Amino acid sequence: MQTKTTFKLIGTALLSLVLTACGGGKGSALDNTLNGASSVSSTSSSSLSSAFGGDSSANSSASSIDTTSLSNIGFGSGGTFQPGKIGVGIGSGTLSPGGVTALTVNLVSITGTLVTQPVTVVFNSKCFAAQKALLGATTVESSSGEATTTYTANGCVGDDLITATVSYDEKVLTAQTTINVEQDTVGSVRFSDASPPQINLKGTGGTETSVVRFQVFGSTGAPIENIDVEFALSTTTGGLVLVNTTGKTNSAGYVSTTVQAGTVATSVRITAKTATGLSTQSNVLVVSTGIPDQNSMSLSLSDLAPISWNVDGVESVATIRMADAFNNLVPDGTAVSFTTSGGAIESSCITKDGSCSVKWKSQEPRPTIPDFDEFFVGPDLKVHCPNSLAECRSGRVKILATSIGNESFVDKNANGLYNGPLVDGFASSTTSKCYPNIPLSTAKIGAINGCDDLGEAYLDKNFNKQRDDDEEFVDFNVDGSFNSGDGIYNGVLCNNEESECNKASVSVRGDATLVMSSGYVYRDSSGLLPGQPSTEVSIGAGNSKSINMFLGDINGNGLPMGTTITVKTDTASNVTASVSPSFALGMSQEPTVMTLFLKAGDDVTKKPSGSVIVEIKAPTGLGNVTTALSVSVCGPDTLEVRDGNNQVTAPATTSNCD
Ligand SMILES: [Ca+2]
Ligand SMILES: [Ca+2]
Ligand SMILES: [Ca+2]
Ligand SMILES: [Ca+2]
Repeated sequence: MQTKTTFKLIGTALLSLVLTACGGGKGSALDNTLNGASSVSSTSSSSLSSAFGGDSSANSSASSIDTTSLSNIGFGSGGTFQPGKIGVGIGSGTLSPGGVTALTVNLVSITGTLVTQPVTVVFNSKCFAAQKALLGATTVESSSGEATTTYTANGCVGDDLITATVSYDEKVLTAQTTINVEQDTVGSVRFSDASPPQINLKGTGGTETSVVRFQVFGSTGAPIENIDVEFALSTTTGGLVLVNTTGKTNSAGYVSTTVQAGTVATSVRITAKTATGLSTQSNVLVVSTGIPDQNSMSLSLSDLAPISWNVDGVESVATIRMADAFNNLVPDGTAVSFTTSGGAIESSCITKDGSCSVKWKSQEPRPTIPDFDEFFVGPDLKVHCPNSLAECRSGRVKILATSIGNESFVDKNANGLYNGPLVDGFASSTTSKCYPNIPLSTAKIGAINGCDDLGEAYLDKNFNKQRDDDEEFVDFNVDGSFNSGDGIYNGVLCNNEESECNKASVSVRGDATLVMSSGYVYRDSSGLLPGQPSTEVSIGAGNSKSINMFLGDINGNGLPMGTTITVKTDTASNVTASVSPSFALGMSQEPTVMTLFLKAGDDVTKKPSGSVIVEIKAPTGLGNVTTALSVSVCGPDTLEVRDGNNQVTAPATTSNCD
């Protein structure tokens, strides 16, 4: 670079000399900067300093001029030096969108000589600052008298003022140029976002408008400004409208329109179209109530039976899922409250994508049933409750989730509105089918047995599906007392508030049962499992017996997941045994029935004897606990009988093992 520039400079000097010789030279800055340098032609050195240096014997007066220190910046050098000007590779032409050109700044001494001292040149431009142009480098170090970088148009349109700055010796030297960039043509239109992506039906409260944004890009892929865009809706059902049907892209290429909800639930797309005919559609925008309705409430637990009767701090995650009357997910940010009859639970969560979760943790209170109401196991090996109680086992927890929402109905005439019980399905009986905290809706089981009318939500601690005096409730109307359903549909889809419905909200709710299970096995007052024989089991030679026993935890709930049952016969003779279930127990809130299979050997002279041991190994949360059961076996006397000439033996009919 240095060498090339040197030759150029020498060439210029020669030309100047020729002109002077012909008498064509006029007084100029060039004459001044090259003052007395007539000996240049005789110097062929590549060194600039020696070419114009004070050592030249042909011109002793040059020794007083500083030809090596930076004096000015611009474009060119010597006779063609243009002070304050940045050289542009494409000259004065217009740069195409996305086009690239070189920018050159020369650093010269007072004599127009390129200087070799290290100098930093800083480039900048309006469009670069607005991120609509790219510079190859903004800071260029030069020690050759020249600094170059590249300029790329990237969304910039029209004139862009470019500057180059050098700070030197307490002076600031600048050079500039203007590049004109051609307007790009529209290359693509893209959907950007809809905020929010779901809006509420007109007149139902909440957010009833959404801003839908598109972005327009040029052929180079950079966003383009000032492009006219037209908008259209895919449907105008229910009075859905666009606030503005046209728009102009901003400096980042964005253009937006606002959609206003109608009165009918629908999904809609917005089309954006440019004057050149390019168009695209938005993602689906949902117009719905956005309000949770009762029959969409789903509450689930990550662990239905955490091993926590004896241990604090065991967690189960409760997740509520909600949707509105059209079964569209509720908007993000819908609040849900939680409470529990046992342990502790986080008080609330805010939905994202239609659901949210809280943690339940084991601790006191642990629901405990008084002795006189405790369960018993019947001959059927099932749990029974005294006094007609619906539930009578300790360790059973009710978790309740509530939100503000609407009752459900069946939209029989499909107009998206509730038109009264003669047209649409809404069951509001005051009979027992409406008692449950979460009645089965008519949408699920039909109007005959369903119930859609909701009383205030309550924590059904005793699991009897009725609100009892000692059960907490959500006093939605804040009147200090528990209220049953009002007999009519309450929700924003009420068509005519004059009759048979109103737009009031209600508590929508979901509940779930959690069992705080224990690894300790339930045994009756004699220390036996219900069904376990208290006396010896008599088995005739070659015969089998199966014995069913109740298998539950200390509260009559299911034993923990992972509980295993094994059978041992080392302390018994002439008998084989197996047990079912033979695999580890799965997660269950309910007890099960265990079966012990016994088979005596075929040899009638060898009677079964001793004890078969069943071992139940269950986790407690603090290690495993093993419960061992012993079942004694014996063989009955056999009878010798004659059948013709043959002597045969047969088991005794008595169970007496002597
Ligand atoms: Ca209807
Ligand atoms: Ca009601
Ligand atoms: Ca109750
Ligand atoms: Ca109340």
